[in-house]
Amino acid sequence: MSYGPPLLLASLNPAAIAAGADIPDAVTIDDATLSRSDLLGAATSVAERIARADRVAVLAEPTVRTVLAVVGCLIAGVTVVPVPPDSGAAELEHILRDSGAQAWLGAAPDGTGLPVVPVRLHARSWHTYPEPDPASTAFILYTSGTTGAPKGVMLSRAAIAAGLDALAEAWDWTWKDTLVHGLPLFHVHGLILGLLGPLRVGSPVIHTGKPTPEAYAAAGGTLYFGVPTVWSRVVEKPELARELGKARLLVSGSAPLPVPVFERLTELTGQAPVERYGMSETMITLSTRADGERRPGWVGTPVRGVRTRLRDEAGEPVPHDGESIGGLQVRGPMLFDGYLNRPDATAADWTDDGWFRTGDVAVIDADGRHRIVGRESIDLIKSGGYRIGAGEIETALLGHPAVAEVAVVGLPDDDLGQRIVAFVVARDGGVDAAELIAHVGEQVSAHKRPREIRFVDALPRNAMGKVQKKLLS
Ligand code: MLC
Ligand code: AMP
Repeated sequence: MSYGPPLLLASLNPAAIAAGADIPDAVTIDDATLSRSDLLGAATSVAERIARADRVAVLAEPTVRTVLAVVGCLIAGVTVVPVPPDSGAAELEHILRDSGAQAWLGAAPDGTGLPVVPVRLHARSWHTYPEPDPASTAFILYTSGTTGAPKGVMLSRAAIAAGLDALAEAWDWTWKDTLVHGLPLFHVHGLILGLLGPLRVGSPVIHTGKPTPEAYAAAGGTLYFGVPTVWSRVVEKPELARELGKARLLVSGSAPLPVPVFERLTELTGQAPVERYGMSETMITLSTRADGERRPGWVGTPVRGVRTRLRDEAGEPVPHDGESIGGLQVRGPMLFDGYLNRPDATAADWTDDGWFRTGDVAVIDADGRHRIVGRESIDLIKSGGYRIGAGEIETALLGHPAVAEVAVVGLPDDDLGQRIVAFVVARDGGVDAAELIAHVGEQVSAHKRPREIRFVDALPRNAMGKVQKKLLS
């Protein structure tokens, strides 16, 4: 039976649902469970309210309203700008101005100057919309660069569809799975993979609010997503970790999974985790396959449609011999369409022959398996799976009157991978560390706050006066 054109959210096909393809538990979040028909009816009602907008901002709390707002926009073909719910003033102002969002859809921060369009949980509409142009921008996701304010990554519907289909194939992900995760709904991992993935594949999803070991063990899913910090917290609780042995696949990504965590998780659950590698700009390009070898420290092979290569600093090829290290470049149908309003930054990321420079340093072996060795820039920090630009935090700190000089780095951390540490030269009179941390939290998202402030008399500089961050530890 054919139900019309392929839809991005294939499981929310109105004709199929009317013909009986409903399930009672399509999405569980925020202590509520929505059937496919509830979700379709309520989200279509959202679509009717915003269909004439181009772009709307969604405060991406893990709630039913957020799910309905996102799905409603995808039905109507309106671009979604997900906003971290704990964004500080400077970040919020930047995202709204840069994205040109015309309204808030659903929840909104206090005192906002934009109109607010409410999301009604109990409204229903059965209007049908034509599938929007696959080339249109579905999301503008804000992500950090090494310097300056976050950049808006434009992801098209076609890229998302290709990225999700490639993962479904690599992981044998079908409607028979139940996905469990508790990741934020404003990044590729939690939002695109963790919410749109299930709605495309047709598998129920349970969002646990926070990704705690307790909630993961209690959820009883078949497929679990987590950042390495989540898995390292899971293995700290062996009884709960063992519960996850009943699942089909435990997937780790967004940051390097430490080998000891990989090994302990394997020991406790009886199955090795599947590692995959991606970026906001590229979605997921590399992954271990469900039926493939799972090797600690390695992130697998290119998913369908992806090609990779290594280049040295001069742009010359680096051999794929399992040892030589080079800058990782990728191509594929799931890549973004550029940074909004930043043609300069977009151009800088692409080679003349059309490959995307990931900024990661990697090794590729003769069988096409990849190991991520690190990042090219010390100024991009990964903490708890969040990407944080040192420059953005330095700017926030320099805005405090007591800060004369500052250098922000990511130092190794057993729980978070890296933790944000700010080395500060204070002005006369000094300042309290807690006050500086709170000051950053007022400007940017809570997860970008330094965990630690270290006061120093001077920053190490080279003869040119440039701060030598490698000496800060
Ligand atoms: C945190 N806290 C602080 C602080 N930082 N307090 C003072 N100063 C600071 N600097 C507080 C928190 O607010 C919290 O308080 C408490 O300390 C515990 O914080 P935590 O240890 O950080 O735990 P938690 O908040 O639970 O965060 C850990 C985490 C989170 C793993 C849940 O980092 C997370 O959700 N990460 C996922 C990131 C992600 O999805 N990335 C994907 C990017 S897409 P309280 O009071 O609130 O308890 C991508 C592409 C790809 O990368 O490949 O996927
Ligand atoms: P983000 O833009 O938040 O998606 O962050 C992307 C970055 O996360 C990549 O450039 C990598 O540095 C890192 N990353 C994602 N997945 C992995 C992984 N499996 N192993 C190592 N690093 C990863």
